[in-house]
Amino acid sequence: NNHSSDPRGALIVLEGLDRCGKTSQSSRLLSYLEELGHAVESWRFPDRTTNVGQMISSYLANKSHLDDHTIHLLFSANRWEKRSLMESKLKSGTTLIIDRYSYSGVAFSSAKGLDMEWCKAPEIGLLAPDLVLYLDISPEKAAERGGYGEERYEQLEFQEKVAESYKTLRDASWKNIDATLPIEDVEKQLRETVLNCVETCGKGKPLSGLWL
Ligand code: NYM
Repeated sequence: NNHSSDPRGALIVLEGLDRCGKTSQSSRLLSYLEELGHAVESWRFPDRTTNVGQMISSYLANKSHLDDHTIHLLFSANRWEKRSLMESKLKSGTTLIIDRYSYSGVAFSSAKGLDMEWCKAPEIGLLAPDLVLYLDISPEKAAERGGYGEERYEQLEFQEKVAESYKTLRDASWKNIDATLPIEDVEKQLRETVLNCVETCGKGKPLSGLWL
């Protein structure tokens, strides 16, 4: 029932443009929570280790070409194949720090011109994050950070469109963090917010589904 809920781990998602610093922050968060004695794992999407993930990886490396709708559905399938494991981890008390999730799925695909509602549809029923940490950086500043790699999407013009799409996706679980601050300052802000969230979920907060 909705009145009382068992203690559980928190579902925490990091989002942002390419080169916003998500990956280093998620590993810092992982060690921080581990040191405090919390059960915690860090995950990332796309999860390139599965069969679907390998198709995605080859697409991102420009080694294969897929229709925009098709790759969108593969990214979504890649989350669905982890959904039940995700739920059991959370219910057993493990907090998950996830580098990219459905918000990336919708932001990147809709930046190509796909309809946003269409993009959201296959995400319906995936677990809703308790907290979305958006590492906010302008596309120009992100591009200055050692430049982009060779992967698809890593171009200034496209990242500008992604940033616009992200703006329309903000919801109640969303928190903007200024990602242009020094790495330690970003980390400090993330720590406070994350700890709060872990505590709330530890007291029992019902799991819900996307999109709210
Ligand atoms: N990406 C990631 C999507 O287009 N849709 C998704 O659902 C997800 C999870 O993949 N440029 C894009 C964003 C990135 C790229 O992610 C690979 P990463 O974090 O660089 O491995």
